[in-house]
Amino acid sequence: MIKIWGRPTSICTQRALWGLVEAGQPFELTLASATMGPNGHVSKGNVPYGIVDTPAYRAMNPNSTVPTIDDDGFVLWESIAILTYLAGRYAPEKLYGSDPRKLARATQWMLWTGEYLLEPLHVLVMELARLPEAQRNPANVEKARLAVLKPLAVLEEHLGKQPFVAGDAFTLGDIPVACDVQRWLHFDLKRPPMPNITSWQRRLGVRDGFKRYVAPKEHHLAG
Ligand SMILES: N[C@@H](CCC(=O)N[C@@H](CS)C(=O)NCC(=O)O)C(=O)O
Repeated sequence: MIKIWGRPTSICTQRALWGLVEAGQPFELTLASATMGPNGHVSKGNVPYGIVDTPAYRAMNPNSTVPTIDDDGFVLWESIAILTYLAGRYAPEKLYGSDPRKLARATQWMLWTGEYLLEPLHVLVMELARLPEAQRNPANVEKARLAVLKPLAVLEEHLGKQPFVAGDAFTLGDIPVACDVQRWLHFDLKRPPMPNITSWQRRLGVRDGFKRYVAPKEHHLAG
């Protein structure tokens, strides 16, 4: 059985968990983190899940970050690499039509979301959910909100031309982008309507991996 270390409140872990569901593989999740625990973020005095700072974990992942997987001795970190591995090993037809160009297009969008959306979303989750009130700064929220809207306009236009990020069918490329967009939609922030993104998110909403790991509000707004 595939082992995975991570926490459901981490977008990078959500990517891997959704990928495991799409790959149809049984897996065992071990909760691990240096920053979040069952009661919330360490900045509020909460105890983290831990594990990531142990020598055994660092031997698997020297960055002490999550997620990490172990598939029968094959250890891998970096969530995009994990998704690409799971798709190629277990579901190439389903997740990119066994087509190198589709895989490249999906990869383009997986890297895009990491480049443009992840950092401002991290600022937003820290400012709106995780930090103690006294450490928050509304100016950071507004800056991050504007930083998210710009790339989202690119995605909105793109999804007006095709139903999924890499074309006519769902691919692994939709996974990281949708995890980011879902977090954004959970924040109570001013945003213009983006109907193409809304329809795409609704299309993804029927998928088990999305329902279990990405949709729940507590996986995004846990403080
Ligand atoms: N680029 C890496 C980022 C890994 C990373 O920074 N993960 C975060 C969670 S999204 C983490 O480990 N945070 C600290 C912790 O929970 O201990 C990936 O995509 O896997």
